Amino acid sequence: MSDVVFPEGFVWGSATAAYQIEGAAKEDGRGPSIWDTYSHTPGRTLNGDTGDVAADHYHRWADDLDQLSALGLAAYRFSIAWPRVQPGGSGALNQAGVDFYSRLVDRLLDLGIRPVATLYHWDLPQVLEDAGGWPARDTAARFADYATKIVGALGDRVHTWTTFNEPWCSAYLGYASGVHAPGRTEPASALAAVHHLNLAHGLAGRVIRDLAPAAQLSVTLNLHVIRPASDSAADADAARRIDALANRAFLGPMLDGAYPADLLADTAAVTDWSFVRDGDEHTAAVPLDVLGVNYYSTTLVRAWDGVSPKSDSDGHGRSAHSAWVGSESVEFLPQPGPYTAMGWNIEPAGLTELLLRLHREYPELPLMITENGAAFDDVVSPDGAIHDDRRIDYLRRHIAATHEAMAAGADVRGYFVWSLLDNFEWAYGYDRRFGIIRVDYDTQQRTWKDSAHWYRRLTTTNRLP
Ligand code: PNW
Repeated sequence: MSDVVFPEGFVWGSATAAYQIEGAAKEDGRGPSIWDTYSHTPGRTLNGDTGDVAADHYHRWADDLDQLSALGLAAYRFSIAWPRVQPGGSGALNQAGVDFYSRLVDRLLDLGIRPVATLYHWDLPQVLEDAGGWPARDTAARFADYATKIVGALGDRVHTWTTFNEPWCSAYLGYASGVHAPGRTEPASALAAVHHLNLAHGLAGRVIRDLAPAAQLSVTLNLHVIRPASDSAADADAARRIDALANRAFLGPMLDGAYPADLLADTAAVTDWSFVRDGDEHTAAVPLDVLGVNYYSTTLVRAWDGVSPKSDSDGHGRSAHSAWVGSESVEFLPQPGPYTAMGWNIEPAGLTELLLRLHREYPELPLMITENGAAFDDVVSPDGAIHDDRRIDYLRRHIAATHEAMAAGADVRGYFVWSLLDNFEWAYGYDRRFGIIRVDYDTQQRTWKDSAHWYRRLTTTNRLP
């Protein structure tokens, strides 16, 4: 590989999410979220794991921020736990919760690290789920109120705001397949959730624009790279359907101000979309400064003949209920390896393809890779080292793929590795490790994996080792 050098000012960072690392689930006035309820429901997570303690970041935050500094990072992407700062889902903020993030932000700034704050990484206050959750329109108004208050509290120091992390997961895994909290399996509700997440993004984004006109506004999407199994018209149509549900259901309203007509037609038997009111799509299309892209893998589809046994390798966990609302006619095929410990195929070319698609369709919109990384079964050597060569290889190839897209014109401003620390990997609990820093869950000791040393060489030289 010839020298891969990144431009001066390219932002190297790492990412985490509140429920996955903080623990301290009942401290300082934090209220329950849908993930507390879900993880405490028997059978929902692997080994019954919960985020009660997680990586104990709530108590170890200062040391963890020192790790960012030692890694040479310019930015840190974290999420704010809504149930910590507004446990009731409405009303005044819980000052103790706000203080935690305020200290975190101050320390980041002292260290010269840019805080990139996500307002919602899946931890809806349980009281709001009890009132209907994301399928209920009022949740969008609650989110805008929470955004107003927390941006009011931190907006003097946080200059990059992300409304949502992967609303795709919140809507479809939370309300259709049920493999994420709150675990409902109601296809029509999932589409109502899609809409209210889009609406909430627009309402909150407009508030942020007003309160912090100089701030960078973004959203992070897990856009799918969908490949048809053949060049038949039927397989192309299967890919189009999944692209509508996965990608254009969010890109449409958020960036173009309208749902794609084919999405509405494809799902007409599930819902009439009457929850979309006049003006909502315009509201959703708040101008963005940057689009966050999370990328892990690709998706392979074909038209199902309706007769042969149907495989369902969509990589989103096993459920009797599909995440793909209204797409019974589509079959998800197993992909050629190699795979990560999530069972996701490793395909760096998909990242180049995705970045170039976005560049083509939204040429004015800067991009930021807000998550990319891999879970592997790490082995701790007798001397304590963790030689995670496969993770290094995964990162190297995806970062090279990013560079390739940039060379072809894509305006990519930064890259955040998922994740800083091993953490609570949602339905897979602590069994899947994505960190470049290992967490020993018995002692909470942090140990740099080889990938952390490797990443530091990259962040300090701008050159791919
Ligand atoms: C993302 N899927 O989650 C999240 O933003 C992170 O919190 C998470 O830890 C990371 O990726 C690794 O999983 C996803 O089923 C979870 O396709 C599930 C899926 C995709 C992304």
